[in-house]
Amino acid sequence: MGFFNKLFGKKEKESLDQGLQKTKEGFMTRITKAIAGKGTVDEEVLDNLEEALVGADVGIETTVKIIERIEKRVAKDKYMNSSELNGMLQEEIEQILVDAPQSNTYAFDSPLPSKPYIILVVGVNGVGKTTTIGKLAYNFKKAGKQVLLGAADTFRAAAVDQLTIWSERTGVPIVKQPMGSDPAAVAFDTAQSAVSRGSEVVLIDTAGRLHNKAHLMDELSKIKRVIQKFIPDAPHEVLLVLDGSTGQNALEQARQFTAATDVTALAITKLDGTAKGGVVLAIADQFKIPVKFIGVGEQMEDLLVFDKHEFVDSLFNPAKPA
Ligand SMILES: Nc1nc2c(ncn2[C@@H]2O[C@H](COP(=O)(O)OP(=O)(O)OP(=O)(O)O)[C@@H](O)[C@H]2O)c(=O)[nH]1
Ligand SMILES: [Mg+2]
Repeated sequence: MGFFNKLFGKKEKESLDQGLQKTKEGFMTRITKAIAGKGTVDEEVLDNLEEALVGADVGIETTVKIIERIEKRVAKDKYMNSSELNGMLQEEIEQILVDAPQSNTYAFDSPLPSKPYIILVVGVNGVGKTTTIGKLAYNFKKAGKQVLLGAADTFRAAAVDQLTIWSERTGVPIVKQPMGSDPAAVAFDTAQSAVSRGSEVVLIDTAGRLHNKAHLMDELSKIKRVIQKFIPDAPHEVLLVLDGSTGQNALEQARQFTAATDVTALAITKLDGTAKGGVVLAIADQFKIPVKFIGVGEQMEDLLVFDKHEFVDSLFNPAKPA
């Protein structure tokens, strides 16, 4: 795959390298320690490698898969130096991601399959839903699309204000009602407004914190049902936002949410400033739902389309000189 493909220019690659720095340091330190000075891939090396991957938040299931693949490959040739083993590890990790039944292409300026294209953004509180919406609005607008925001998180006092700030920052209109209003009513208004304005992309924010999990899931179902009264095939995307800095906890949230509601895409945030970014590999491998975006900072430019090849490349290789 080309280094400067359509989704991934030099700027994006730098941003990814920068954002993954801590993860990469932790990851490579563990891997290097596990295989340093070994000329043979024996049980001990494989055990060390397994421990290193689990320690780097890759998750047991995905780690076992990686180790099995390496075992198979070294069955023929046990003798290799650390750099060969390192290269093999990179290849196998990338292959596992590529094998996962997912698409990894998503350009903000590609034509969308329907108009309006409604994206419902869900996730537990504090994971970065509202921020991700702001970043998506910025990117879609920059790509020339008509964007509309819907403030269906009416549960928390500051939630509507926070989305309003993003609306101002990105110059994208917002549909809102006072705090405490029915979120489904806001979603309905938003869908209606999108049709009358001719919006192309609609980003609907939802509450992450409710009285309990069942209530949260009920509310999401209600929002969906109400939008469908107006646009039968909506929402076209249910984007689950996960906080990557929580490591295995993000994996657990993905499990719970995907079991309870129809999630169609994942965004993993806060990969900057954490060493737990290995969890992206686990999530991308273990769910049938594609990871589409990753967040590498708090600014609107800090959202990247998830590109498997570039992700693994940034994890293993030193940043390329400018
Ligand atoms: N470093 C970093 N911070 C992020 C990223 N994404 C979001 N944040 C920060 O995480 C905090 C929570 O983000 P929000 O967007 O408010 O999260 P939310 O899911 O909408 O939260 P609730 O509305 O309370 O459910 C904010 O301080 C954001 O700036 C990211 O990719 N990197
Ligand atoms: Mg929010």
